[in-house]
Amino acid sequence: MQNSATPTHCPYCALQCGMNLTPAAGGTVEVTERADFPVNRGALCGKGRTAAAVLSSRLRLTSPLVRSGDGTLVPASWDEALDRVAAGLAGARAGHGPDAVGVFGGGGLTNEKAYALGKFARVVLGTSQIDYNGRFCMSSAAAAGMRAFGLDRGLPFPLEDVPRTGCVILVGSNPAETMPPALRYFSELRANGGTLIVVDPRRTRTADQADLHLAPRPGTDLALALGLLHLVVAEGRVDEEYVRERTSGWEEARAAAMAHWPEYVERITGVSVPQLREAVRMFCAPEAAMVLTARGPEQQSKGTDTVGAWINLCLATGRAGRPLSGYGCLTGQGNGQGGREHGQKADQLPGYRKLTDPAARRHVAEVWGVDPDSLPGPGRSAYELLDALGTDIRALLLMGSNPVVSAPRAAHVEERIRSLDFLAVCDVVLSETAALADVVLPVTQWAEETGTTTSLEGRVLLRRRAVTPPEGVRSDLQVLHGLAARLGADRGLEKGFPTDPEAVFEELRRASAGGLADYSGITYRRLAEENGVFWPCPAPAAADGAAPGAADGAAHPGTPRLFLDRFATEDGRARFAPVAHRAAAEEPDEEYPLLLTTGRVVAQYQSGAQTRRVAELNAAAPGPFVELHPRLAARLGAAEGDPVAVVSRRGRAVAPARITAAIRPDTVFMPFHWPGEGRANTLTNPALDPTSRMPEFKACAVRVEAVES
Ligand SMILES: Nc1nc2c(c(=O)[nH]1)N[C@H]1C(S)=C(S)[C@@H](COP(=O)(O)OP(=O)(O)OC[C@H]3O[C@@H](n4cnc5c(=O)[nH]c(N)nc54)[C@H](O)[C@@H]3O)O[C@H]1N2
Ligand SMILES: Nc1nc2c(c(=O)[nH]1)N[C@H]1C(S)=C(S)[C@@H](COP(=O)(O)OP(=O)(O)OC[C@H]3O[C@@H](n4cnc5c(=O)[nH]c(N)nc54)[C@H](O)[C@@H]3O)O[C@H]1N2
Ligand code: SF4
Ligand SMILES: [Mo]
Repeated sequence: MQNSATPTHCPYCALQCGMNLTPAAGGTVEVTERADFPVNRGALCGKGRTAAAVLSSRLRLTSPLVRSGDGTLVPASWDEALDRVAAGLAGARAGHGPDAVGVFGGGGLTNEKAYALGKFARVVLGTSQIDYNGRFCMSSAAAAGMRAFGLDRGLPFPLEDVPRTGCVILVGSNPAETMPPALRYFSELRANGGTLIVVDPRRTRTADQADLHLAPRPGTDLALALGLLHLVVAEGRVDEEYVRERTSGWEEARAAAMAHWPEYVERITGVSVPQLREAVRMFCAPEAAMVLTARGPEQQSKGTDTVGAWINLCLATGRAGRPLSGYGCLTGQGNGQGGREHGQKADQLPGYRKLTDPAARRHVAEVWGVDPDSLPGPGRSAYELLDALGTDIRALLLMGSNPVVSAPRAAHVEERIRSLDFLAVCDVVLSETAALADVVLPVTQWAEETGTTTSLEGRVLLRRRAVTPPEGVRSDLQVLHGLAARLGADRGLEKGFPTDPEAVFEELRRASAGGLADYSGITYRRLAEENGVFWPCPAPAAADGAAPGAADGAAHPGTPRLFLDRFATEDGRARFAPVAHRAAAEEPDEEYPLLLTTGRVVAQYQSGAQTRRVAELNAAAPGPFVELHPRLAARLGAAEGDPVAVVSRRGRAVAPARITAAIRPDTVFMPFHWPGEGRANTLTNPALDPTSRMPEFKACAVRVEAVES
């Protein structure tokens, strides 16, 4: 296996592009085109093309590190390191109770890892304090989708449907930078005569390709969607029959929309009434249409209601649960979707079950061989968990995130992390957060281990091991096994933490059986043969006592398209959300007269822990910048490349000015991929959405100052 090409998937974003990996001369690994995976058909962005560089042992950790007496991190044996972690976690628990131990996971972890981490927290540590970075990602869309449809899966249809619909509204999504191979679906849509509307405060490279670009003030998408719905009603474009037969709650939602007059919406959003009318015309004219959201409208303190308002627009016009129509969320991380289904979220058990549901607790406890009453309840959300470090939470196990760079109000979060009694980090590189740990455990990564991810389409995929890991590293599953052996040997717990990913997946199948995200009919063999399977995919009804899938019944084909017959709510109807516009948690004032929004550039990934180590990517995107409008730059006397300071109530960041008329004059933009002086998250506001607990990464009040260079 190790010398020929192995078909697998990219380690980074939720598109999960297919690629082939071939070991090459000098211990390097070559990434080559894999044409048999339909989603990207061979195309890769620069991050995917260069992903194998991070496999090099020169760039990464190959020995556990422990904090020595003089405060530095020094190499240690695995036994010593695992003993230290077990002692650190057990010490906090002994001194302050099980909830004094926190666990923080990531949406980049495979399904197997996410599942094992959630089980480890609840069964071995007995803590309720587990959450993960997906809370920062698409949790608002998840909450809104759940509320409206009774089930949340990123896209309820495969991407291949996009070119065949009539119109797509892409809200706060910039695939030209964040998922370049997906752009082709939108260009094909236009080539087929369909139209593309992009809603983004910046004229991005994605917006450049749109038939219509709406550029609202950051944080006003809720008003915008309500204004469009107002016009839909006023122009008699409601699909009354669909609303009657397939939805509930229309009267309230309608009344709320009617209070949002186009002129009022224009004042809030800055999008003109003629543009609003044009958008409604484009969206309503064809047979079928879609609304797709990403982080723009979701990362707001009202993200759940905002997505709800966009879903309302789909429902009122009969554009959900019908062929080539619907609402979808473009999830972000490689396993952003699966990572939220299998139990690392504070309120969830595997299979998208609720931790507060007694039947769900019974089912999962039985699979885990524990008493349902021993399972803790829901814990804190990601930011609230980070905010409680050093006070209620004394020790933290972190796997798959770099919050020193990526969490909102990052200087405060960093200070909280430093105040912990004990921090253990599992990572492939010495991230900014790992550098603060008491123990760092070096782990294998994507190409070195087998595992499954669930893409933005809800397609479960098999990533195969293609290369041998360097000496000295272990897998996350081995880490959890080693810790379970140390912390729960008296209870025989290590047996519940197999190190073979397929064994973990087999257990995950049983734990998810009967849940919303039912994987019980999926096997590694099917994933390999079928190039992925869309959940839900229940096992054929098994004879009593037989393993799922073991019975002879016909295999379930998986579910590429959801909701065509009914929605997943109790009565089968989609629910309108009764929502009204409200302001961002922080609006500009005299002292902080501008809005800051944040996001991504194509050549860097997330906190940059991986991509900042790749020379080619660094050359393309060497550091942070502040995007600002020429009028604002002129007022500051700043020229292109001059350092400017952005100041918010949380702190101050300095980065070179990038002057462009593509941004609104009342808004500045910073990418968040870098630590240090230019760290965007020094500035961001941790105001949380009341339902999803998503922080407001996309809007906070700032002022910009010239800096002596
Ligand atoms: N290159 C690269 N690709 C990535 C990632 C990465 O870090 N780098 N990360 C992956 C992950 S985890 C994610 S979540 C996805 C994110 O993918 P996207 O959501 O596409 O990325 P962002 O840049 O965060 O935000 C998208 C757009 O929202 C706009 N925006 C800002 N404020 C608002 C607002 O108030 N309303 C609206 N409508 N738009 C607004 C921004 O200008 C930006 O162009 O990307 C994935 N792909
Ligand atoms: N201002 C601002 N901040 C944001 C956002 C924004 O738009 N604006 N977006 C938010 C979003 S959507 C997201 S998803 C977060 C992401 O931000 P982070 O959670 O910081 O994500 P990454 O940088 O991907 O961190 C993953 C870490 O895990 C390591 N890693 C990779 N694979 C593995 C593995 O298999 N096992 C282990 N143990 N470690 C691994 C990587 O090396 C890296 O250090 O940032 C959020 N922060
Ligand atoms: S678009 Fe996403 S999955 Fe595809 S190559 Fe780039 S980072 Fe990897
Ligand atoms: Mo994300």
